[in-house]
Amino acid sequence: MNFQDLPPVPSATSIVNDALKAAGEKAAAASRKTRKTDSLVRQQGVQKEHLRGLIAVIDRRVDNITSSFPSFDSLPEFYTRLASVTLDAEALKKSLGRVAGNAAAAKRLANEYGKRYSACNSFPELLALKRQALGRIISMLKRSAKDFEQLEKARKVLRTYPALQADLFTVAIAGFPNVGKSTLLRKLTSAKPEVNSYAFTTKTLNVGSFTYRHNKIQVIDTPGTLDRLEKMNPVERQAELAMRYAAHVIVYVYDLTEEYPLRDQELLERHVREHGKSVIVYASKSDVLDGAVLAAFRTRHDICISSEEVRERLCALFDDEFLGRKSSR
Ligand SMILES: Nc1nc2c(ncn2[C@@H]2O[C@H](COP(=O)(O)OP(=O)(O)O)[C@@H](O)[C@H]2O)c(=O)[nH]1
Ligand SMILES: [Mg+2]
Repeated sequence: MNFQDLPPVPSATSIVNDALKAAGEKAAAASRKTRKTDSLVRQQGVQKEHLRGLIAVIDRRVDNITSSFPSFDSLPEFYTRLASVTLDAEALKKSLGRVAGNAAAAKRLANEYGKRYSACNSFPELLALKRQALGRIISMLKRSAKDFEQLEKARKVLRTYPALQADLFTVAIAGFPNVGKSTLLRKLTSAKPEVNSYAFTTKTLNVGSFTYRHNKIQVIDTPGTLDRLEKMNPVERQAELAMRYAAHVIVYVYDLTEEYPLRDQELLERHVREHGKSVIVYASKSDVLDGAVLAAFRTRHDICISSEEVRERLCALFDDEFLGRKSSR
């Protein structure tokens, strides 16, 4: 799923302005083309083109919105959970419904007035009908002005959702900031997340993937946190939900170079394990790590110290857990 390319939702006013502009152009073109001698018939035709031009823009713009927004009922669980803490999905559904409903009503009005244009008997009558038609169609569209605004707000939230593919074996990398999570993602996958030498809160979840026996394995790099769900910042919340609802396996990264107290890192590991997923423990920075520290840690933890080891374990878990068969390795 990728919400990052959702097109902006225009305001009702800008749709109306564009529609009026297009309608004017269409009417002018019709006016140039027509050769009818009876000038009322000619004007009726021109005004019907005007209506057609108007409604075509409204129709296209609204359709563009309703077809690009996700259907909140059929999203993978990770996204429905994320939506439930970041958006009011019920209100959005109603907004989408109203926007579509009012556009359909505007279209019906245009059809109705098209017929009335044809049936009218004089220029003043045609002019009055045109005023009436435009007034009613525009106010019909503007009835959902607030809905367009709400949808645009929602789009800006949706745009921050990570692009996760559903149905892939998914790995979440967890651990304190600055322990080497993004570096591990770079080593495992072709993703190029930012790597910083200082503790840095990632603004998005980085997602990458690697291929194992023609299967794509998806890896998510998360910022770690000990906060409860309500207190987390948006990206931490996404990370927590990704671990809970998208990940099959969690790689927990320890930094034993004294960046953080070991006790705190162990506490976070315990929290991560509460998700009930398989956990692979990786000790980063083994290249600069004191051998004795590593040896002491190894007596208590079953760890990987290279990205290759992590990858091997992930592939074994893929075979065991995802394919439901014992690894042949
Ligand atoms: N020597 C060494 N440095 C590492 C290793 N992994 C990460 N780093 C460094 O640790 C810092 C934080 O790494 P980063 O991957 O951004 O950590 P994140 O905040 O957990 O994503 C960066 O300066 C990295 O270059 C490693 O295996 N060895
Ligand atoms: Mg990072």
